[in-house]
Amino acid sequence: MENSNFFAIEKELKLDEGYQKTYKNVDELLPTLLRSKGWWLDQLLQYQGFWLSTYGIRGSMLIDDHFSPRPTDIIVATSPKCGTTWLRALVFSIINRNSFDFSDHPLRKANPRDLVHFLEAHIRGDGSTASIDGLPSPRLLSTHLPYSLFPECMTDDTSACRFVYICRDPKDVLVSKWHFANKLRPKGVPPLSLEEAFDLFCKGVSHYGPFWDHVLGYWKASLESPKKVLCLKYEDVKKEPLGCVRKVANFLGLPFTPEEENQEIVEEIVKLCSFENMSNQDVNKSDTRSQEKPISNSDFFRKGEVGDWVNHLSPQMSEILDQITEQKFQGTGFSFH
Ligand code: PAP
Repeated sequence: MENSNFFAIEKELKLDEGYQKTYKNVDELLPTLLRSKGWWLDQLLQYQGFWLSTYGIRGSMLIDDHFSPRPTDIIVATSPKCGTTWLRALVFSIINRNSFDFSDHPLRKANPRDLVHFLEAHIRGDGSTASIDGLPSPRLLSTHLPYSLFPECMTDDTSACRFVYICRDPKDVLVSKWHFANKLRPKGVPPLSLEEAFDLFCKGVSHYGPFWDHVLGYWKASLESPKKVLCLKYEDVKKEPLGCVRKVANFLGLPFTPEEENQEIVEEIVKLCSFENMSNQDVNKSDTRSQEKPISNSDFFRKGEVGDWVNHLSPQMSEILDQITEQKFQGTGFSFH
């Protein structure tokens, strides 16, 4: 989310010369980029084929120049509203399953965004990558950045860091994003109409969009490097949560042992991370917002269903979106059906 204050604060920080150079490059680049109206009071800028907020662009450039990936890094990647909260919780509980008791689990006391560092946004903390550099291995990080925006040292076959990606039917993504945008629009600003949101989304103008290009970047990478990138669909995780959790664990080289299967650890993880459980935790009912956290925990929980678009989109809107999706994915081997 756009927040010009962060930018101002960061610029006043005494960062070393390397960082100052990156910030200067960001400053010089931003005015040259094509701009579009955003979904709340922000603007989106076209950067390397994607529509990003200024902080997304800054985050990407800081990663390029300063982030040191480790072979053990695990990156949860999503286009917004595709299941970020859910996937963060699932992967966090898979990799930490031996560290916590399920009845007293950190996910019962904290929202997943407080447990999993958001790569491009977290960098803004003190304007450097220090808070991420200092994390113990294996680091679990989260991102909305498209795959093509990561530096080669993270995406080429010689680097061992892994990406777990989740995507979702764009009709549900649009509806989820439209609701979210209206929650974030400041009081006194008229709501974003569904027609306007639809128009922006279809044109590809949404955070980290075009949505379809975001999906295809990770999908193609998962075909080329199946040990590096795993692609999941929200709908499949809803339908077969146990199978999907096992798939993620296998992909991460952390398969469930027969003993863990007997103890029904996979079932525990699925239950812990379910929409019903997570949305009912006090910490996730909180609607407190602040300068540091302009979005409240409860904003990330709405319905958590597959196919809610049917209650919002007209038949014509759904047809147009399906047509775009079919066209974009034609010949790629990817589909939401
Ligand atoms: P983000 O990308 O901005 O971080 P993200 O968590 O992907 O947001 O999106 C929230 C969506 O995931 C909401 O979908 P909806 O609007 O269609 O309801 C939210 O309800 C859903 N969601 C959150 N937690 C879960 C969960 N544990 N299981 C399933 N869906 C969930």
